[in-house]
Amino acid sequence: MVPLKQVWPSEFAERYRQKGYWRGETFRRVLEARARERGDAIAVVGGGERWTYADLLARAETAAAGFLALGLQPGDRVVVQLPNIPQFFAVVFGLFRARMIPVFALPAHRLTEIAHFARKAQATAYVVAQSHEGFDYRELADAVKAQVPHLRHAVVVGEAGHHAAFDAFRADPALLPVEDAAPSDVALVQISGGSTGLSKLIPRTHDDYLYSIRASNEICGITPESVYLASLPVSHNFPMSSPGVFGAIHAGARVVMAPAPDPATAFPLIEQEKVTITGLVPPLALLWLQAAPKTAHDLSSLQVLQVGGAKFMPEPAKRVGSVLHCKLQQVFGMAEGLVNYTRLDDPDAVVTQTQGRKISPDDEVLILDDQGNAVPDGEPGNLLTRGPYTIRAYHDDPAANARSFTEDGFYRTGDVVRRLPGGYLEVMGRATDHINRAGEKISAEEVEDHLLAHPQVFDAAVVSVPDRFLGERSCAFIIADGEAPRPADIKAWMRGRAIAAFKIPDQIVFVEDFATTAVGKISRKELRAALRAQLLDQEKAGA
Ligand code: OOB
Repeated sequence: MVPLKQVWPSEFAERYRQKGYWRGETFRRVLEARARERGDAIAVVGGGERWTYADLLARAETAAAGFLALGLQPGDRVVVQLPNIPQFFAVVFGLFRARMIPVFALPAHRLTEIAHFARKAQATAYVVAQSHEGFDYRELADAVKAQVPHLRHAVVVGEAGHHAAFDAFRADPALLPVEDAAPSDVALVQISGGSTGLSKLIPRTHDDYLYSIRASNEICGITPESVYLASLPVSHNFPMSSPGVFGAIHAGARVVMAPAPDPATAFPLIEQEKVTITGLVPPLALLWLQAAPKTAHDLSSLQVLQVGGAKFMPEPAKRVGSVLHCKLQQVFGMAEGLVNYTRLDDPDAVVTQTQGRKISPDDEVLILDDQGNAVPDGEPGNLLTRGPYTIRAYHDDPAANARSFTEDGFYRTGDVVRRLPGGYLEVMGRATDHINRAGEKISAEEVEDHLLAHPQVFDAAVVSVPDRFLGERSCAFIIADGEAPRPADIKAWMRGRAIAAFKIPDQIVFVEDFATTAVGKISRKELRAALRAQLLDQEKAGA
């Protein structure tokens, strides 16, 4: 097995420890401490369940014993694909207790993506819920197992069929490892948005992840009295750790799991559970702003609405305070590490017009031109970063690492930003060709590769197009090989590729050739830029 690790050069690691960022905490110890101190406090609410911290610890220990009883070993990687249900925490803290490593997939991922994560992580098990939003994950589990031989076990929360039933796991203290993980060990694996080709694996250590969580709690005012509503899928880094559900648990606060993020689902939960904080992507924030004035539900407990994952425009940002009667906090982060927040006491202009500033004094932020020279403050440039919770490498991917990290360990975020007074950043756009569709990141290259597998597609280029609601949508330019199929046929065929639905192009345009733009050996990047410009011109002319 390729070892799963994340290592900072020793002089950095020493500094991060010395400054108290890395405190030697582990997830196991965090939960044990909270269960000792606040055993009777409610930790998790959802799906008709209310678990105290004592319940959560007991359920995690049962889960750990169950995974070990299946024959899994400490160090094993386990792909976890669960919707927002309380069992998510029993599974994940169970894996931590058994010293196994969760690899977080989103509910939207399908066979192609899950098989890729499982192979890349050399996973031995896969945890799913029986079904969610009409999709049966047990069938997906069969398909993944058939493709990935080392993935021996599928564990199902709910009706398990012929798979292992999570609900049948039994406590067995004798099975549990005595020794805890080391704080510098990898605790979990996040999935990259993937700007080039397939998603990469992001190993995060106990030390670094827990630092970002603790520091986020402080910035976001999380206390034991806070109630965090998980509106977005909890496997994503934003609702997981910024400060998200793990922040709430670290503080001994309460997590409420929303099965869906729409106002009809979330507003009654806010009223019933007196939710104080939640996080949304911009299109959902727009929906909430639209629905709030008409709702009969009492939303007055809500103190902070975080918005991030994609750019939140200043105009809707200005409306949050007066419509939802709470503070807006902008969050600009990435699963690789660096997270920026506007602060709760920042002036309105900063909160509505910037994407915040870094968490840590030791987050190093560079803004460089394409030649690698620093740009003056206020000028747009490429954002690079390193620091106490930003990874130094993806797992087992030398090519991606050579592209994404400088020799001295800075992560090239691909974002174009400018620095404003006080170190606040404004996100201006990005240098890489991914599409940020309502916060879901889509690699143009990955989608093009799928399209090129179609027998009637000669060539394809996928670009982002500004969209009033989604922020960006995807448009595929296709040169047909012979007679052009209908766009609907291409979409249907793409669905058959077993990929997340958000990757299927929103718009398909057939073109005769790329010649008008693609003279000679133009790069795909330039080609995409030219096609995008052409489309925008046409839209403008048509409007
Ligand atoms: C979050 O994480 P990822 O890994 O899904 O995506 C990271 C990318 C950033 O590099 C940037 O391109 C974009 O998403 N992004 C934003 C943004 N927040 C993220 N672009 C503009 N404005 C923002 N506020 O998306 C993520 C992780 C932790 C916290 C928040 C978001």
